[in-house]
Amino acid sequence: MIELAAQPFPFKLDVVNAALVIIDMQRDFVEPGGFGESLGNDVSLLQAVIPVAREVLLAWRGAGGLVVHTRESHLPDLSDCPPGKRLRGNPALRIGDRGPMGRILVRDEEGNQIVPELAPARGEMVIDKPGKGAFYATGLHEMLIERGITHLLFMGVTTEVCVQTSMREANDRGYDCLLIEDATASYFPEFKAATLAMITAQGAIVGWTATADAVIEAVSSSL
Ligand code: C5J
Repeated sequence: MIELAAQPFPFKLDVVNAALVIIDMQRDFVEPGGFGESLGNDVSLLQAVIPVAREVLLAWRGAGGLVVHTRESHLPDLSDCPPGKRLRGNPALRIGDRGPMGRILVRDEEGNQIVPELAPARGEMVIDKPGKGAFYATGLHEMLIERGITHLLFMGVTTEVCVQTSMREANDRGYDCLLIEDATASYFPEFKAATLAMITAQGAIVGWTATADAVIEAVSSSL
């Protein structure tokens, strides 16, 4: 059992019963020419957390922990994309349209690949999810139960959309969840700050938050 310095109080976990869940660090959100930029966002805010996320990933791999990568993606015929999700707003490119990195948010396209710095290693789980949450229509919960996982550490993008949705889904399924503050990012820094505050409020109503350094230190000292 390791104890990690966290908000609103220390987070205890066993690496063998925990997974690092890396949400949607895919080129579509993080690189110019993808979905994020087509919505008018500044992707450099998301790129900024890649080095810290990589340090956490390497430390977690070093401790032998389970790693789960997610990608927000749809089938090529878009049969798993609700029409409203595709049609709302006024983006330069809609889901399924062809952009500089292939079809936007479509499985197996270039833009749907995880950035090279955080690319999945052999044996790590990769979950393609049609929704914002990692538990909707993916079978992730059953896969985690099968592996005896009870604690989840989250990082990735975007904090208030896919990360927070996944964390809330996990919390409702009984997992103890922690969000790594400086390894998650939003196109809207104020939304990120609000999300961190919401999660930890009311005695960790959704979960805990901690810095990457605190996670790395705790995990490394467990070796
Ligand atoms: C969004 C995500 N923002 N991964 N997806 O549409 O947060």
